[in-house]
Amino acid sequence: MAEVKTAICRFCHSFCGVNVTLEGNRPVKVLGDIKNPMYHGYTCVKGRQLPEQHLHPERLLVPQKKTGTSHQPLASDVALDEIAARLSRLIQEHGPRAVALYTGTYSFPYPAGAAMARAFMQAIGSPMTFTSGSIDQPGKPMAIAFHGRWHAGPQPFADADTWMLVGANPVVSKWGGIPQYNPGKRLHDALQQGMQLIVIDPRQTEAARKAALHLQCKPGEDPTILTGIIHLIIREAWYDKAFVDAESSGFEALKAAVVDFTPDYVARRAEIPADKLMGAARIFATGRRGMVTAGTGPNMAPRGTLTEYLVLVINTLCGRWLRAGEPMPNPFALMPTRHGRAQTEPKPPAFGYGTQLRVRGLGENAGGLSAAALADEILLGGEGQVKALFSVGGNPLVAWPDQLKTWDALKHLELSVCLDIKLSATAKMSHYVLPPKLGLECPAISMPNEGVWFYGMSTGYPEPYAMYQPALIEPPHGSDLLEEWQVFFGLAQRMGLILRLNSQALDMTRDYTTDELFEILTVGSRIRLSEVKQYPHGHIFNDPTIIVLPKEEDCEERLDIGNSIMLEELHTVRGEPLTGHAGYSGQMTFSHRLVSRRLNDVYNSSGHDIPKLMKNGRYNPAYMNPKDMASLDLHAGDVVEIASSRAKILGVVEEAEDVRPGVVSMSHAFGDAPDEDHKLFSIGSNTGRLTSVDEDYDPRTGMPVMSAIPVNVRRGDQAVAR
Ligand SMILES: Nc1nc2c(c(=O)[nH]1)N[C@H]1C(S)=C(S)[C@@H](COP(=O)(O)OP(=O)(O)OC[C@H]3O[C@@H](n4cnc5c(=O)[nH]c(N)nc54)[C@H](O)[C@@H]3O)O[C@H]1N2
Ligand SMILES: Nc1nc2c(c(=O)[nH]1)N[C@H]1C(S)=C(S)[C@@H](COP(=O)(O)OP(=O)(O)OC[C@H]3O[C@@H](n4cnc5c(=O)[nH]c(N)nc54)[C@H](O)[C@@H]3O)O[C@H]1N2
Ligand code: SF4
Ligand SMILES: [Mo]
Repeated sequence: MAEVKTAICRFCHSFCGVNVTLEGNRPVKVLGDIKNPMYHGYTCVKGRQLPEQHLHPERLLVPQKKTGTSHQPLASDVALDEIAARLSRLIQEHGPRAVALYTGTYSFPYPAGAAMARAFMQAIGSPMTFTSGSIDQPGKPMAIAFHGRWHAGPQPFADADTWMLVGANPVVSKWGGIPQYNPGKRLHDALQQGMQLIVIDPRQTEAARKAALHLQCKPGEDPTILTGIIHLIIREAWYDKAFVDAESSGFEALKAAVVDFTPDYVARRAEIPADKLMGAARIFATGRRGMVTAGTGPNMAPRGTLTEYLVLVINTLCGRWLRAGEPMPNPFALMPTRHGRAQTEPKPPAFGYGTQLRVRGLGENAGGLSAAALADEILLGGEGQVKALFSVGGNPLVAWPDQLKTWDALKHLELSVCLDIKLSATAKMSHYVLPPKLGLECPAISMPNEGVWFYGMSTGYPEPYAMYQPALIEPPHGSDLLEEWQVFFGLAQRMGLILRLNSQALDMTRDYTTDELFEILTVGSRIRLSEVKQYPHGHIFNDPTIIVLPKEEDCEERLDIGNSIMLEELHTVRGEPLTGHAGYSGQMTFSHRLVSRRLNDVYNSSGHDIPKLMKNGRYNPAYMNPKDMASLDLHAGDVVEIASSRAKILGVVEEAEDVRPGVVSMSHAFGDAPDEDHKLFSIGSNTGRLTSVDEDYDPRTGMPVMSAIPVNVRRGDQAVAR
């Protein structure tokens, strides 16, 4: 007998509310839940494959231990015994810093797992905790630290009459700018209401096709373009003078710093017509409400922090922050009530504090410790060398920058433990692989999408939405799966450690349920978890009495639009030569820039093994403009060689009118270890290999250039097996 239950899709961070049809313990179908008030029935092709994901024949159902070149199954309690013993020995010999934790993409949907892993690191006394956020958009929290955060937050998308997306494609990625909860519908509704969208992107993205104006720029030139826009906003006096005078500092310094970024200069450097730049500045600044938001593209291109800073400056110049008396769009639900104030928060330190790394002068910064430095921390001998790595819901071998270095580093680990549902590229190299329960097999809460608020100025849910999902099915018969949190709790028990979750010491002598941990994680929430549980379709817990409060009388904090570090970097940008590859080191000349992108049907390295998601082939095409292809005598499906100053990869070229000439658009997290390159057509190629962690990187966040990578492209050897 089939029954239908509501669930939170955890294939991606968007957390759509879905209906799952179950036949006994077997999921057979997933569709959007029309009754869900946040997603309105939306699902994407990935979410609809949850049954295939759960029942995948290659899904790991039992922990694995590496012996020689292959993995053998072993019981979870034996695996934990062995790992705990090896960890204890390592810590005794080398100190706790020898143990590092990396939480990747799939730690987001399992908040108890990430929290328990961090608690474990704290309990052993290791500061070496890294997240994929540090190789994503660390410039966002950095820019907030330099500029300051407006406590009440940004103007919401829903009532904006203009919006500017810089290198983001939320219609596909469901991430940032347009609220990522059925973003296609939200964009459609906004355009119907007359929103003027501006897109700055070297590719004519799904969003750009609907934009009032698309600046199809040369990649990597966003600091110049955004400064050009600031130049025009100031020159034409389009800024909100009252707000700037009252709430910001540094206007005169900013004005002086942008004076040379004339439309003509921007046109020559970023290769966009001056009248289009003027149009973008005018539409945005003379609009009434709406924000500029940037995505991974410019954050991975050179000077991501500066780009994010300039984004904030434009928003401040135009006074696009919520004012006293306006409704608080999302005062939170599963987190403590957020009473926003119309004032600037005290600025956190940006860098130069806390844990220091041993390489490149990097250390703790607002964007966290840099995962781009972890391979070096493993390879560099001496005191403090990292010898053990936990990877939770991540895939370092294909996702970290500088793949050749990562490959080397992973081989050097004395203990590597990977929490993954499959034998991923990284899992294959790990001493232990611990498979967790999947989304339908364990409870879920929507809270992580509220927590997004604290990452840059992403707002997470646009309204106080919350949802809970219980475990809906039992894991497959004969499996031995632990939830991510159970791994770290179990290790701590064996090592005699006491873990603290949300400041609360756990009783290590007993078992917990995931629900109990959710209670601990949501202590003090505006809406109690027990109440959220009453709404199987999710619910928006509105409270119109919660409005933006006025500024406190003694508040002297201002938004800093003339930050000296940022303006100095801008000065450096202006001094760079116009041609060639400004912002990059090295003397080589290159013909193209390779930019990052997301593919609709897969999620980073996930989904590559699900047939319905790989209809277009199991590789990541190298999308190029037909004009470029013609000049290189390339045809769709040809093998191309793409060479950066760091390495060469092979790719499979695909014709794409939407990609600007001079650009190769290609997604990351494909491929495998370099000795598997011959499988190009069935695994794709790794763009991370083209990047270098110690050539061109942000000196504070360690973020290497991962988009707008200078490359040369030529016809490759067509003999690769298909
Ligand atoms: N060149 C280049 N490099 C990039 C980027 C780029 O644009 N260009 N993007 C960067 C960005 S933004 C990010 S976020 C990182 C991503 O970096 P990672 O998070 O390290 O990489 P993913 O491929 O997302 O790895 C997710 C892993 O989780 C596993 N998994 C799936 N479901 C579950 C589950 O339920 N539980 C657990 N425990 N595991 C599960 C998957 O099988 C997969 O192996 O890559 C970065 N690297
Ligand atoms: N379907 C799907 N969804 C995903 C993912 C996925 O793999 N698949 N990955 C998830 C992850 S980890 C993240 S972090 C988010 C990211 O979400 P987004 O930031 O929206 O990522 P993208 O869709 O890659 O959009 C980046 C855009 O930047 C453009 N770009 C590249 N370089 C430059 C540049 O130098 N300047 C400018 N102006 N633009 C540039 C690209 O052409 C691309 O259109 O998406 C998440 N969602
Ligand atoms: S966008 Fe797709 S994969 Fe992401 S949560 Fe929604 S249905 Fe699942
Ligand atoms: Mo990401």
